[in-house]
This record gives sequence, C-alpha cells and structure tokens, in this order.
Amino acid sequence: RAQREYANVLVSRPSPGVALITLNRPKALNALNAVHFQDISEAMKEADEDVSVGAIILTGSERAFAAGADIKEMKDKSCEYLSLVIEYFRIKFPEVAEAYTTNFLADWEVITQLKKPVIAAVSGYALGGGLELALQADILLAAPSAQLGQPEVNLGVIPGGGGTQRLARLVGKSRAMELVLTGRIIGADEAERWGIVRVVREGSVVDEAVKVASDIASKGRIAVGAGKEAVNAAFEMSLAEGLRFERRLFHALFSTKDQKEGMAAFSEKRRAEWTHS
Ligand code: CO8
Repeated sequence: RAQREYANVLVSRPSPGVALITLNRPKALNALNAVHFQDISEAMKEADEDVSVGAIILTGSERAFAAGADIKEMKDKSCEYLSLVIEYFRIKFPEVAEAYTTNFLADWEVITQLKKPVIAAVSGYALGGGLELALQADILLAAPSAQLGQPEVNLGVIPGGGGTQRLARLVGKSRAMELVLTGRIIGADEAERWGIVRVVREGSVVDEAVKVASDIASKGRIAVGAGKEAVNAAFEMSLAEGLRFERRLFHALFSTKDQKEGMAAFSEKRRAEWTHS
C-alpha cells in the first residue's frame, strides 16, 4: 500500500518486514517539537498497523538521534503544559485533555503502546527527551559516537518523559541520580557498561538494527508480540503477577497455528512457515 509522506520523518522499508523511521530535523539536531513529534508518532502507528511489518527501527542522523524536546518551543510555555498537568487533566477531565494533549508532545508514550518491537538506533546525541524517546524502545543499539544524558537540570527542570523512572529501573538509583542531578553526558562505552545499549561499529548502527529487525520479522508475529508484552510486564508488575502473566500467555500460544507449525517444523527438521495465526 502507498506509503504516507511526513515533513519531519523519513519512512522506508530497508528489508522485508522492517520499517525504518528516521527523524529528519537535522539542523535542529532532531529537537522534538510538537509537529515533529506528531509525525514520529503517526509514522510509528502506521508501521505498527501495517501487517507486512514485523519490527520497527527508529533512528536519527549521524550527529544526533535527538537533542531533546525543543527548548525554543518550550521556553515560554506555562506550567499547564507540563506532562504532570496533562496527566491530571487526562484523568479528571477527558474532554479538556483533548485540547491540552493535542498541543505539546501529546502522544509521548506512543512507542510503549505499539504491538511490534521497536529498535532505537542511536548515533550522536540522545539527550533529554531524545534519550527518553530511545528508552521507550524495546532494544537499544548505539554507535561509538553516541552521547546520552538527561541535561534538564541545566534548564531548571527535570526529565518529564519517563527518564527518572526508566533510568532508575534500568541502571539503578545511584547512576540514575547522577545523570538526573548533574546532567552529565555519558559516552557509548559507559552506556553499554551500564546496560543501556549495545554498542556496534561506527557507521553500522542502522545496518545492525536492520539485521536485528529482520531476524525478529522472520519469526511468528504472535509469539514476538507475546514476548514483548511479557518482558514489558516485568517493569509494571510484581514478580508473582509477572510470572502468572507470562504463564497465561505461554498457555495461550498453544492455541495458535504458529505453535503447531513451529514444533512440527523442529520435529521434521525443516524451517517453520509462519502464518501469524
Ligand atoms: N531544542 C531546540 N533546539 C536545539 C536543541 C533543543 N533541545 N538542541 C539543539 N538545538 C539547536 C541549536 O539551538 C542549534 O540551532 P541554531 O543553529 O538555530 O542555533 C542547532 O540545534 C545546533 O546545535 P548547537 O549549535 O548547540 O550544536 P553543538 O554541537 O554546539 O551542541 C548540544 C550540541 C550539546 C546537543 C547542544 O545543542 C545542547 O546542549 N542542546 C540541548 C540539549 C538539552 O538540553 N536537551 C534537553 C531538552 S529538555 C527535554 O528534552 C525535556 C523532555 C521532556 C519530555 C516531555 C514529554 C511529555
């Protein structure tokens, strides 16, 4: 089907089953303004709904994945635009929320709501909202040039797109505190030691992401979707709840044709032909 065009992102299919979404405001180091972000979220949703897509890659330019939310756009905003208030309105007054949320980075958590796996391929700066965007991805690959940080403290604010929560879970309290309270920017090696990313050869981050995405896209979509859902549950549930959730999904997969096919193919020493059903 015809690919939609977006002003601020490029969308391509570098390999069967793989959607590549490239943030494309290079002069502003991919700073995320409302229009840019709307394009990102619509392109991500479009790829998620496309049955021919098995995995989605989100990347930026060589110099910057994304240098954060657009400071020039944010600088004159009053407090009601802050996400805390958006959340409050979303819950309290759903009809008012519409007006607020169509404005400032409305669909912020969009990546976490997608069914397909998302791989962030990070080169250069991933700062503030740029890092928070990458942290919403399921798999993070980084070039040696990658520079990650939450410099919001230098602007008189704190991360507002999940940074404090996701980093604390990912790298632990002390490291998360250091990033959030000092704004220190870390390089790819340190980010890899901390378990945030896997570093690949310079210049190959998108190619590596395509390899991983192609590999995922070659599996049965139902099992991939269930695996993603189960791992993500680990960040939201207690261990007992998460184990129960995993077991339920595991059992449910025995009602799929892909389970019959996968196990038959193994027994017959042949490749599985997934029907995603
Ligand atoms: N916003 C707007 N414009 C930016 C941003 C940004 N975040 N980052 C860079 N730019 C622009 C610069 O203004 C400059 O534009 P111009 O040429 O018109 O002056 C252009 O990009 C190139 O940048 P520099 O000249 O500064 O390039 P350098 O190589 O000298 O420096 C840096 C690169 C270190 C990345 C530097 O640009 C920088 O420090 N940028 C700001 C980083 C930052 O503070 N990010 C955090 C922003 S706050 C945030 O993200 C909160 C997220 C909340 C999410 C909430 C969801 C609901």
